[in-house]
Amino acid sequence: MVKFEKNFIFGLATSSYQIEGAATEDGRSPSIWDTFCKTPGKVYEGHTGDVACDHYHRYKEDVKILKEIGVNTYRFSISWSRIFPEYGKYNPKGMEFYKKLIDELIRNDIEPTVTLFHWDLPMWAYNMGGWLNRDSVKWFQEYAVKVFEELNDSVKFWTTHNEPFCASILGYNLGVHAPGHKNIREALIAAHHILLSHGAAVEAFREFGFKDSKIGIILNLSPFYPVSDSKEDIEASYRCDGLSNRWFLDPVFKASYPEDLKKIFIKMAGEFDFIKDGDLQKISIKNDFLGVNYYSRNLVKFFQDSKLNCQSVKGNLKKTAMGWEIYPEGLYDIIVRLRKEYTQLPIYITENGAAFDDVLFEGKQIKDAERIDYIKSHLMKIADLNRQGADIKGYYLWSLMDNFEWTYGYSKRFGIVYVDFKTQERILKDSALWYKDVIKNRTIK
Ligand code: IFM
Repeated sequence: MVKFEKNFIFGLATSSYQIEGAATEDGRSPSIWDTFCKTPGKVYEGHTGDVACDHYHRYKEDVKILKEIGVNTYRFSISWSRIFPEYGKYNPKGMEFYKKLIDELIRNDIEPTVTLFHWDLPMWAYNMGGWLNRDSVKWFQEYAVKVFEELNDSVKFWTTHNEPFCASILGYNLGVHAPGHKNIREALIAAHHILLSHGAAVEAFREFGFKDSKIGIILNLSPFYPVSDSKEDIEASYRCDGLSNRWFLDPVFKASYPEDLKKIFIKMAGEFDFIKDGDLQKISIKNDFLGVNYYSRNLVKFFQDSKLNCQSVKGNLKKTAMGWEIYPEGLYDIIVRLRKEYTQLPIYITENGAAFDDVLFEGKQIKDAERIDYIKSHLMKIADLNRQGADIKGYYLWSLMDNFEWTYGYSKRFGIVYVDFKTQERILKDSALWYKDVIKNRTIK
């Protein structure tokens, strides 16, 4: 039996574009994801977030479900283009939705955790150069300040960016996420401006003078392991780790980019003239906590014909429906490394969860034992880590409900609540009932 401390918080997480729907309602303007979804061939079967889980209209029902599961906190993100449909034009109607949602959460004793950016960059911002334009830092800061002013003390937990790796590297280098560019220089510029906008938002947060609210950034971190003990594989693994992990951790915690990778990138992408004096000081501004999203590990080998001379290898562990290996030890390794090399700030696991091919049993039950095993094994690791003094303060399970899984559309189900996308009916999966029990007893049996 594993017990969690009284003050350990249990939560659930979602993001705006993945659940809200109401894409054109109350003045919302399109984001890069609306455009990407409508570009043929980009998203599974042309799925879009136009309706998604219709959470915009069903938020009360969804808060009721959160209450029933018993979570202490709920993490969601704000759609920037809902509250700023044009540059400089504030839309109170869009903000009203978040105010109502927060009121409903607080009425139900659920602490809101707000993420300012979960990838849905407004199209107006993209048309002005998006994250490639250094002014995006100013636009983001202005947006953040308005949200701070409007939501104010009703929110105690704030996060600036969710997974800057995805918004920059997947969106601007690999082209698999919006806006679908394939250019390494652009990706490095986008990553830099995103990180800088994090610093600018935290700076504004400090100036705002919140009394007891906290702010941090969320990084998706995943350990890389070489497939063999050969020097080539070990070095390849370190390089891959450099792009996924160190490229984001080092500026945030050490005010520098990794020198080994900088040398490689300068050859591929030209000079780093987009980094100006003072930028790294701003990026490394002190946060109140770090959010860590963890799903799986990476197994890699040396490979001559790739940019970083490093290639993924398929591992032989059990996998989720995403094809991701189930490896809770990876979470352990990441946290131990963070504590040793990067930070003593409180850590929250801001995402962890799994997609499986759920089957609706007799129209009313989802026996998702594999998901329960996944969550359980990761929570056990967290308990282990805390016993060793890791100071992990909370866990947000991804996700409250099945939703729009980016390029996979609705074909991958991460929720602990099943959504019938034809009728919008919600059904608690066995994992939701299991999580409810864990939260109630603060114990894993
Ligand atoms: O659904 C995503 C989420 O938006 C960001 N982190 C990973 C999840 C699963 O892929």
